[in-house]
Amino acid sequence: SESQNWVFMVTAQTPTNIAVIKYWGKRDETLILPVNDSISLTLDPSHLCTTTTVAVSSAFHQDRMWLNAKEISLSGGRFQSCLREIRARACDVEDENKGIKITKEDWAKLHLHIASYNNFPTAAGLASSAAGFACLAYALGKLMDVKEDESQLSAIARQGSGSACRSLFGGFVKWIMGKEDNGSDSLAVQLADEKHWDDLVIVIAVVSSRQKETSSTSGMCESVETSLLLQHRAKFHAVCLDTSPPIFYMNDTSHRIISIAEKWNRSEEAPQVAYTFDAGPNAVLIARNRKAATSLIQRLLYYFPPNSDDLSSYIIGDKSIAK
Ligand code: 2P0
Repeated sequence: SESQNWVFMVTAQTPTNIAVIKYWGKRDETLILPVNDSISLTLDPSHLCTTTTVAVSSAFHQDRMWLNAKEISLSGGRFQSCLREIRARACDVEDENKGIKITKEDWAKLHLHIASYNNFPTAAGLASSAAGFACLAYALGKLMDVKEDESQLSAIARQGSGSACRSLFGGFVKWIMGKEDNGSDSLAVQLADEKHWDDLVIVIAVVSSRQKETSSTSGMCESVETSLLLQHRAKFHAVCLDTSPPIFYMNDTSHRIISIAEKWNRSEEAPQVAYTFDAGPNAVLIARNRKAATSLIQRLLYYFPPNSDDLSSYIIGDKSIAK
């Protein structure tokens, strides 16, 4: 019959986020429940975002996924958790033009094809899993007409990758660690939207786009097991160095960038730039306004001229919204 050939699809785009209060360490590895609250900025999607298309058809015989045009396995527990949680909330979807109705019960049997694309290096400490799982949860939620709000969707994205829950919102976002053992209250909320502090500019100095040696997942697990500082919520990179064996995410170029920022801030009446580093050597610099951002870039170009071996590129962004 005609209805054999139909396909429904939804495409979504989600930016990555950069934490200013870091998530590091889990109290539950499967549900991905953190040992502390974290706060982040969601970036604008022009440089660091994931675009994901999810499609459903009766002609598909298994769930399949492609990341950057290469097929990847969906058998991992994190993908399965996200798919299971969204399917459990699926609603009836009807397309009158095509004469097709997919009921709640159908969603449990139908298979999905998922194509995802990152416009930045995957797993280089630029939070690709954050944008990726946020986009997956959001796109699947739209496809299956899931009625849950962004915070409830964030608790599903969290089960794909912790930091993903913060990418469901734009602007300034808090991931509340929650108290429940089942993770129901471990979700993201928006603290202020992207219009708040409008002239703030984010500059990412890409020191290396190589794949990192210690993944965040295994790094934080080792910190929970071995770091004494973690219990005191000490600074994130101090915890990494206090982990046994120590995890060196920053390098000499990272340290030089800190010195440049510190020296400049101390020479002004008010600090001009904040800096933060995630699980890699790349510096995320947050300039207080556009004038400071211009001056920051001039300074960086002076110390790291174009084609310098130490720094490969700059990404200049803004805060922005998911969707
Ligand atoms: C953060 N990071 O708050 C911290 C700071 C990296 C350094 O969240 O195991 O990929 O998938 O939950 O989310 C990166 O860790 O780890 C991260 P999983 P994730 O942004």
